[in-house]
Amino acid sequence: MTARNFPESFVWGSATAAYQIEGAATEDGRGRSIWDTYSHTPGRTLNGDTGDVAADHYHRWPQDLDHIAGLGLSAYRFSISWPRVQPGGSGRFNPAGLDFYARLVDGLLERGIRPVATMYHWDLPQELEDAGGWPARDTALRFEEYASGIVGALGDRVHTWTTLNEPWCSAYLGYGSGVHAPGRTEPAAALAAVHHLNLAHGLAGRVVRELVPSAELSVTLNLHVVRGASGSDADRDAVRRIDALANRAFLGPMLDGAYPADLLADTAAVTDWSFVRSGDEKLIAVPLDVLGVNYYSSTLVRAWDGHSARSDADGHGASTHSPWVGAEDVDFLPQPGPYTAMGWNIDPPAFTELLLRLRHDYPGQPLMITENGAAFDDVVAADGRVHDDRRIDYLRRHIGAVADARAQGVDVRGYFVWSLLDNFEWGYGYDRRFGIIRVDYDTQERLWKDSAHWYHRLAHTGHLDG
Ligand code: IFM
Repeated sequence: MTARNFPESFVWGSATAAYQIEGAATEDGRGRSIWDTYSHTPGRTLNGDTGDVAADHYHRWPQDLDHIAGLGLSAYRFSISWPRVQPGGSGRFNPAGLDFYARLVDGLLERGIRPVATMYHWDLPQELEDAGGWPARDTALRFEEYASGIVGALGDRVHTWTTLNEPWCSAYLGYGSGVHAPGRTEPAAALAAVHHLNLAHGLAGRVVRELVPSAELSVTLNLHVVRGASGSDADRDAVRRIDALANRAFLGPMLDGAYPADLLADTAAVTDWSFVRSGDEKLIAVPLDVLGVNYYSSTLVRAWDGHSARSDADGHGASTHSPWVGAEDVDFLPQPGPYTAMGWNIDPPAFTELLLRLRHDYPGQPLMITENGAAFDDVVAADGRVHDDRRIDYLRRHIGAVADARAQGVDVRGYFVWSLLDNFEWGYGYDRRFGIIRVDYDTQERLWKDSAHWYHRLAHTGHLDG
C-alpha cells in the first residue's frame, strides 16, 4: 500500500454503545432492557457474562473522555440507553438518566469533541418487548416519543443524531436466529421487525428535523458485501436474495422510498408484508445528511441444491435458526483467512467495493464510516504493553480501503474505530476484545494498546503509514 493523506476536515473518531460499556445497570432509576433479560438468562452469553458492570463507563466517563481527547479525536459516537432515560419505554422520562447524557455531551463539547449520538443500539426497554417488541408497530411509535424526549433535552448540543445502529442485527439476530436479545426465532416476526425499525427511523428522523434543524441526521447500517461462489445463474440469484435481505431491505425504504419488489417476492412464503401501511415508506425516506456504514468482513454464498452438506458459515454464532429468513436455499461458505478472533475473514478490498457501490447507487449521499475494527486475543506483554500488531494491520488496511474509495470520488467524511474500549461483545461477553484501549475488568484500569498510539498518530497527521 502506498502512503496516503486525509484532509484536515476528515473526521477521526471512536465509537461505543451504552450497554457494552456503561454498567450501572440498576442505578439512578434505569429500567431493564431486553439485553439485561437476555444476558441474565442461562446459556445465552459466553461465560454467562452480562453488562451489569461492563467497563463502568457510567462512573468513569470523565476519564474516558480524557482518553478520547488524548487520542486527538474530533468526534465520539456513543449511544443513549433508552431504559436509562425512559424506564419502561413510554411516558415518564428519568431526569437522572437524561442528566447523565447531558453531562457526557457537555464534557465532549468542553474537550472540543463532536458528540455523535445513536438513539438505539439494541437495548429495547423490556416492557416494550413484553408488549410485542419490534414486530409490533406500537414500538415504532414509542420510539418516536423517546426520540422527542432525548432530542428535546440534548438536541442543540448533539452534532449528529443517528437513529438506529445496525437494524439488521436487531431484526434478524433478535427475532430470526435468536442469537441476540430478545432471542426469538420467528421468521415472520423478523421481517415485521425490519419494517418497524425502518418506520422508527423515519419517525425519529422527522423529530430531529423538526426540533433541531441544524443537527445532522444519520442512520448506521451494517451493509454486506455479498459475493457468489461462481458466476452461475443460481449463485447470482443467491447473491441477489441475500443482498435484498441484508442491504436493500433498509436502503430501499430509507433512500429510495420503497421496499424492493424482489425482497417482497422472495419472502412471500414467510409474510405478506401487510404490516407496511400506506404512507409508511414515504415516512421512512427522510433525507439523511450522512449515511453511516459499518464494515467488518465479507460474505460468500452459493445456491444450495437441497442435498449436499451445507457450510452455513454465516459468521453470526451458533443457532439452528438462520437469520436469513426466507433464504433457506442459500448456503454461506467459509472464506479464506486470515480471520479475526470473531472468526470473520479480513477483506479490505470488499470495503472499497461497498463504498463504490453506495456511490453508484446513491450518488450525492455523503457517507461516514461509523464502525470498523477487529477483535484479537490481546495479551499484556512483559513490558506492560499490548503489542496488537494484527489490529494495527487490520486498521491500516481498512483505512487504506477508505482512502482508495475516496481517491475514486466516494464522499466519505470520516472514520470511527470500533471500539474506543474493550467492552461487552454481546453473545461473546468479555471474551472478545475490540478496543484500542484495553480494559482490565478486575481493576477497570485503561491501557492504551499499540493500536491506540498508532491511531493517535494517524488522527494527528492524517497520514496513513505503511
Ligand atoms: O460490538 C458490535 C457493535 O455493537 C455493533 N457492530 C459490530 C460490533 C462488533 O461485533
